[in-house]
This record gives sequence, C-alpha cells and structure tokens, in this order.
Amino acid sequence: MRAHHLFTHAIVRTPGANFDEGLTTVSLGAPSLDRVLGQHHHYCHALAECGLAVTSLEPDLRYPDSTFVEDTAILTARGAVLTRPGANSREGEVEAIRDAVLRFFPEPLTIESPGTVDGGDICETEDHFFIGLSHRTNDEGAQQLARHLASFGYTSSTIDVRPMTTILHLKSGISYIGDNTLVVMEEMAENSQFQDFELIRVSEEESYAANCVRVNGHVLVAAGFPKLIADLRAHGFSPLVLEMSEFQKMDGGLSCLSLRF
Ligand code: CIR
Repeated sequence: MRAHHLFTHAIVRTPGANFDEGLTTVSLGAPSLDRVLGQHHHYCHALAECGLAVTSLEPDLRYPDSTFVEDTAILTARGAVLTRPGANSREGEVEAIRDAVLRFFPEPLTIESPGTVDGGDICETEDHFFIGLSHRTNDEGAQQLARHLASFGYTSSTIDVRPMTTILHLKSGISYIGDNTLVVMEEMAENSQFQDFELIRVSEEESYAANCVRVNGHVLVAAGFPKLIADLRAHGFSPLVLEMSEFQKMDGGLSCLSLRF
C-alpha cells in the first residue's frame, strides 16, 4: 500500500447518555450505552494507533447525534468549512464544535441559510471532491461548498443520492481510500464519474461497510463484513476492523465519528 495523504490529527466527541435519542431511520433496536462507549473508545484507540493526535470533546447532551462530528465540518489540507447540517435537531452542533476547529483552522468558511450541508455527503478524493445531494445536503449548500472548495483550488462535482432509499449520505455508499481507489456499494458502482478509479465493489448484504476510512497506513472498516475485508487485503490495503453495531443502529457510519486532518 503506497502512502496516501497523511493525517496528523482527529477530533472526536464522546457519545452522551442520551445517544439513543438521536435520529435514525433503521429499526435495528436501541443501542446499549455501555457498548456505544466501548466501541467509541476502541475507535479512538485505532485513530491513535494510526498515528493521530486525537482531540476528544466532552459529551454534549443538547445534541444526541453530536458524536457524529464529521457532519459539522469539512477539514482539508488547504482550509476548512463549517457546515450547516440539514437536520434541524443538529444545526447547533456546528456552534458546539467551532472552538475545537478554530484551534487548528483559524479562519473557516461557512455555509449560510438556506444552504445545508452534512459532512457525511462530502467525499474527498485527491484534488477533487464529490458532493452528495441528499435529504441533508441541498443544492444551495452544495453550490456554496463548491465555491469554497474552488477558492482552495479543488474541483468538485455533485452526485444525487436522493433517489436512493438505503443510504443517508453519499459516504454511506462510497469511500475514497487513497491509491486512486474507491470503495463503492454495488448500486452506485456504474456512475460514470467513477470510471477513472480502481473500484472495490461492496455487495448488497455488506453495503453498510462501504463507509470505511483510510487513515495513514490502515483502512478502518466495520466488523462483520468478511468479503470486503478480504477484498481490501487482496488490493494491498491493511484493514483495521472495528465493531460499529451500536452506531449502525443510529444510522451512523464509521467515517462520521471523526474529523481527520
Ligand atoms: C443522523 O441521522 O444525523 C445521525 N443519527 C447519524 C449521522 C451519521 N453521519 C454520517 O454518517 N456522516
């Protein structure tokens, strides 16, 4: 596995005692708080193992979904954007994370009303970003973000995931893992925008695992999806497998638990 854009830092937020009051569309049962905290702890440990300095924020009981920090900001090597999440109950999460972001990015750009953007819809490849149009990220938000990214020198294009009923965000279905490789759920694999990438296709029964994250030498991937894990190995990647069951119950993928930069 060749070197990829290297990260040095991550921001995470410990889940609060009311984590189970967050938004969800799946009916996998209620998460157990003990297991949530245990899985989160292992996740943070994995980031540290990959070489990241992890800034860990206190639980914020005002926002049950606030452990899903990825949705609040887009942090790139050339600058940051604070988002404006599309779910009303999550809008205040941006204010809540602002100080932590400012420590590393003193002048973040912002998304303004009526624009909405969830970080989970933003897939960074090398110098090009895919922006998912979803029930959380609207056209206006996508346009504002595209302008911000262009001001940093990045190109972008949109992918409409609104017709897809099984995913919340673009990155629920695709992940860029470096080395020109996209992990993509079967249902999206024919998109012509992906034709110049090496694709690792994720079968329908493993589609939850399409949300994985390259962190330096490893690819963090959800436990319980043996075909994808074997495929990652076969392509020369080094999977680091994490239990995600309790986050899955709240529609959360692996990427959304951290901001990496
Ligand atoms: C929500 O519905 O907003 C949260 N329960 C889950 C957000 C997951 N975020 C992500 O995958 N980027």
